[in-house]
Amino acid sequence: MPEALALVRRELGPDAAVLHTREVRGIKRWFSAGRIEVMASTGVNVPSRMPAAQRTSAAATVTTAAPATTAASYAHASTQAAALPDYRAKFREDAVSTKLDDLCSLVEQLCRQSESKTRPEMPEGLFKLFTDLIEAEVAEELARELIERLRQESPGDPLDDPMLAKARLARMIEEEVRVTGPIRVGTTRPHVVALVGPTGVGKTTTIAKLAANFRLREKLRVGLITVDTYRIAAVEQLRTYADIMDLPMEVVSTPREMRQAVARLSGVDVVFMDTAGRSPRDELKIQELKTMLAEANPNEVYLVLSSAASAASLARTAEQFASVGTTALVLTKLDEATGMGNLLPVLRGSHLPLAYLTDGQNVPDDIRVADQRHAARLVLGMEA
Ligand SMILES: Nc1nc2c(ncn2[C@@H]2O[C@H](COP(=O)(O)OP(=O)(O)OP(=O)(O)O)[C@@H](O)[C@H]2O)c(=O)[nH]1
Ligand SMILES: [Mg+2]
Repeated sequence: MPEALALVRRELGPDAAVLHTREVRGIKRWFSAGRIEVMASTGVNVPSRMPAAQRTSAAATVTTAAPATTAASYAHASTQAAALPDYRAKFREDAVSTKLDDLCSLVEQLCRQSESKTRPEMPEGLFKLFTDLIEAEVAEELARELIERLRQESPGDPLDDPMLAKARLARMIEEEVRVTGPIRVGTTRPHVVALVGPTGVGKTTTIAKLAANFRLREKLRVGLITVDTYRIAAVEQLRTYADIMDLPMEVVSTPREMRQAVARLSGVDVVFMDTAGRSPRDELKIQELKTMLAEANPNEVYLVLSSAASAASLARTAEQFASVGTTALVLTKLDEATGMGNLLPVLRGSHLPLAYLTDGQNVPDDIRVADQRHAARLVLGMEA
């Protein structure tokens, strides 16, 4: 405010009358510095509250006190008299006073009034929850929508305790997140699970984790197929895991080989199929993948997505891969994500239920079956 007043003095001179001040704050502004709007005029005859000489020096004091430039404040100087009779009357009545600090305290008071008018009524708990959601990287629009729903669905409830409000929101999200539970190997063997997704998201590593858990912990017979023939290194990566766990592994590069490979693995309980990472924009490669998967007729097609990706990219990728017949989601790299609010739209909006979550490079430990409560708490930035 002092900076804004100094600008007024500089623009309009020491005789300028301050008619109106307000702090401009919208919901976005809660997270950035506010703007100060000061309306002043030289055309209004407001009796001065200080002698000319004193006024000039007082104005000069304000100017020196303000930083040279600031993007956060500006003064709006107008030569037109604004119709604000209350403030002017107040100034006129108060003409006896000559102290600049009187003016300052009036301005402060106006700021406080203005703030309480512009800030929408929101219980303290909900406001804190709103800021927590933004910190957890939930998009502002979605955060606002969730808060509004929470408010509507909890009529008469005291939502001023942020912890309570958040727990209630977590339960609301929990009901919207769908999960598959762990892979259940049915009577038809082998149960084929293919992993597809963009490059480098962790498909091969996730297969190693799943294979190790089913082989070593559940004592099932596990086989591996890789259709990642684009890069020798990719085949070798899976072969290394196959060798360590002593699992049969097939490498296929054509749909015909795929049929033969599945037939050769007919004696195992579960087959994990690794595929080459595809850019969601490469429709030709996605089509190729679809043809290959059609031959294997998998029971599940997991779309593997990195939780570090943006909400928009997750949604786009889920949409592009839908054509290969994806049935569930695996979210990887939770350990690398700063906030997980970006996952919220894909968990609520995509038609894919969540199957597994991975949170590290360690095979076989850094994987867990997704459950609704955990997923909801993760995306809201709560302790799991
Ligand atoms: N921090 C972290 N790293 C992971 C996780 N899962 C996989 N990675 C790492 O991500 C990198 C890529 O993993 P891959 O399993 O090769 O990914 P991919 O999807 O098979 O990659 P392409 O076959 O090239 O498409 C490796 O360095 C993994 O160790 C995870 O949950 N957390
Ligand atoms: Mg791979």
